[in-house]
Amino acid sequence: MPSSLVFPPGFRFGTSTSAFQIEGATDADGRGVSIWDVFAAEPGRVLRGDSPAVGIDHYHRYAEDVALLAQLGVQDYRFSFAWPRILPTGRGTVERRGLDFYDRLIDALLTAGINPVPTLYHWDLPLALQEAGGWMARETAEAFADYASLLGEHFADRVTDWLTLNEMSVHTLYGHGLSEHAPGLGLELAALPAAHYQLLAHGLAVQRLRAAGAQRIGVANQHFPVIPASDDDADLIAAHVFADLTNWTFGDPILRGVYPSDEIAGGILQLTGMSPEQLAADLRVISEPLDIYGVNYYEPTRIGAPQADRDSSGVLEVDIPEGLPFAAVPIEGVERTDFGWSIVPSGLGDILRQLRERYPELPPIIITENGASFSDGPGADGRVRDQRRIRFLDAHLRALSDEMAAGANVVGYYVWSIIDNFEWAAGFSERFGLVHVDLDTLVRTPKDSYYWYRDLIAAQSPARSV
Ligand code: IFM
Repeated sequence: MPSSLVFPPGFRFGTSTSAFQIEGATDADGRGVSIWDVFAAEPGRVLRGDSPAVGIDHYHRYAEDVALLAQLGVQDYRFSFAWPRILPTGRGTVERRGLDFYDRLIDALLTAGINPVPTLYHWDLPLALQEAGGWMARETAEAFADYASLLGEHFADRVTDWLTLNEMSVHTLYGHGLSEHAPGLGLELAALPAAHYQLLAHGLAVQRLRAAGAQRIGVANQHFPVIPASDDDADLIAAHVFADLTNWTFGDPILRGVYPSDEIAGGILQLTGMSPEQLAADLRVISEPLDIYGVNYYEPTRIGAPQADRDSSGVLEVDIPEGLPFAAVPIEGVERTDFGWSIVPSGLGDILRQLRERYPELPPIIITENGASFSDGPGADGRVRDQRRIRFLDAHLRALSDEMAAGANVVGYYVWSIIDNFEWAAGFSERFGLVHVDLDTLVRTPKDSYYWYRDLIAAQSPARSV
């Protein structure tokens, strides 16, 4: 099914990954321990006990993976630096061999004509920093600023585009509020300081990267429409609170220099013990102007007030503990990915519109992640017929194109992911890649969606810059 979609000249197509999900080699070349190494090794944390220690071994097979990207024809490749590979204890002694790996990767990308777009942090905090308080402590934001300076000074001669942190909202909710991800703190609403200190880390990193000569800087935030379960006041309020805590607690400080409600700002003051003056000073740092705003979109979320009778009607999709002021309710009548996520391409247009209406100063957007888990593997002839992924990508790119025609300033789109990888608590059971990986042999096989995306990119205007 060839696509007839055409994007404006200069539009950038790419794919995304993150270090912990693809690199493996967790004890190679002096790499320090991260919170995810420890978490994944605890029984019951990761489905089937899947281990990321070897993973898909991108650390040793990066040249093959760069060749796959080159044949795909992407302009951009988004990946992340592993903080513990470069600074094994999060600060202090630099592991030269960690920098060397990213030198090799970046040089291979540039040689292949691919623009490297690194993210500084994608959830793999050095364990030593966690033991000193992790994202619940201000010092972690300060350590992150020094890490950003180190990276900027080392790579800004070759890397022009930078993203600071990935999905602070998900890291806060699943890793700190709940315990489904590392570090598994389960603090519920008392996790709010982790949001603030990640945001502060973002702002400090923007300053440090600029000082080191970085040209274009952004962040990758997950955003999604929040659909109230009904028109009842209780459901409307619950949906509003949930949207504030997930979307706007991470968008507003960066793009407007404020928290979305007095309750959230008050909670942060109370839980951190900061003065209002300190909070105001932090917000000035957090709202440093950006060149790019990264949006990761997967699905909308339907939210209502917690009610006992909801369980009998449809089972909660997210394991939100009792006591929190909202509950997730299934979206009815939509197709789902193999992960059970609702497929709602129009949600991408909806969230882009909400962002545009909320933030008059919104920088150009890149869709830094969009994709789907479908488990199709090679057939008897070796070919991976993942038609459902092709339909998913086609529908989302159409929704994106329509929204751009309606005024959204979007300059790029990255598929999550180029290759099957470690899907956190779901281990390797969920496959998001355009390229299939045999987990026994680590053989890579491009799926039909890879060839579809390659042809879509090739059909665009040749005037696009690389
Ligand atoms: O795999 C994750 C990624 O690490 C962050 N964004 C969502 C992806 C799919 O769950």
